[in-house]
Amino acid sequence: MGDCSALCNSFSPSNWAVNSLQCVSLAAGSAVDTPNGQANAQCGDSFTPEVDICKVSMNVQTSGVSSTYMEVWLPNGDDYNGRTMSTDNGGLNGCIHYVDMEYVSGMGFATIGDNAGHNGSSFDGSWMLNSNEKIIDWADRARHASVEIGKEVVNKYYGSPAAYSYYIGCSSGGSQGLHSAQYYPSDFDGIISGAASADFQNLQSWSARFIQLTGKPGDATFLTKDQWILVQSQIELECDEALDGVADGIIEDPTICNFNASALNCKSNSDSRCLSDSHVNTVETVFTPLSTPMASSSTPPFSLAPRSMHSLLASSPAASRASLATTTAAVCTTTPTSMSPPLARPTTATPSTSTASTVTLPPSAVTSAASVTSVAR
Ligand SMILES: [Ca+2]
Repeated sequence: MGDCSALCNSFSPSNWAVNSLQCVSLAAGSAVDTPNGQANAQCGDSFTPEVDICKVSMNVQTSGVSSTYMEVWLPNGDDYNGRTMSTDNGGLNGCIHYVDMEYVSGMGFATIGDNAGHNGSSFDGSWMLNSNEKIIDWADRARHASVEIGKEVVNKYYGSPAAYSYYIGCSSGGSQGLHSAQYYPSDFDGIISGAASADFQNLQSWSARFIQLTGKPGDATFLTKDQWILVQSQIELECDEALDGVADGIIEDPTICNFNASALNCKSNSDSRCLSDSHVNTVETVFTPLSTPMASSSTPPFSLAPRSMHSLLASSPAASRASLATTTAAVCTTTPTSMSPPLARPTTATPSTSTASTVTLPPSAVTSAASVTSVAR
């Protein structure tokens, strides 16, 4: 194990230009302020390492016009398990995931985190506008930089490379994990990619569509939370044990569940939460795919009977966005159904000398992303 205070005196990454390099020893249980840029972006004001660590931080130049902030937490002595774990970002944010940094380093991992190339909160997409290099950083490049540098920091500090390197991310972090697998397959030996928000722009269209279908509280189309719970119960009645033989609240194969919402119509159902014709139509349309004349493919429908469905669909528009974020983050089991083809980009990164945007997203992609107001965590 190395000397934390001396680490910065002799460390220089092989492939990246860095500045503001700092190495600080932190004791387990001590509350430490986050950098101003992170705190001001609502990334949290402080963190508390669970074990003694050497915290290494720096800014990394990722292109001629962009950079990322990163940290590496190095558990001391016997706490180190010989492996690295990289952490994610959520929604559109540019936050080091300090909660996961605490958790993962507490398990002994040399833990790596970065701000994805910007400081920002989950629902602020303004940084995307006319900033293609920042978008690339957010998608995967900042992660790649922090992983390459983090591995070198580990090698320098402990005197040998990590045995394995892993990644854990959810929602936007899940998507970042998929990007890492596509663009930088040597970065990780294993990736936990939960509830990945792949096909990001269509995901926003998909989630925004629900308010159009359900309407607002008081609308004829709007079902209350209790009514959605009734819908969920009916779906489970028809498709849980009846189809897979086990009454556990899990429908093994939703694709063979032919749920008929009209079974809950007040014309034939006496439950106090029964549905009107309009309600039945809402339920049926919620479970249809989203497609538009302009789309080359459609977005698959809402899966039948996720336990959190009623929380999402019975919320007010503002609460719905927050609920969707919570729902997506909490489920963390969504399998991506489609992936956009990779963007063309340079095969080798020369961040210290790159001076211009090398990847051009369609203008519609930039403006659309910048106007996002409803995002996954
Ligand atoms: Ca079952």
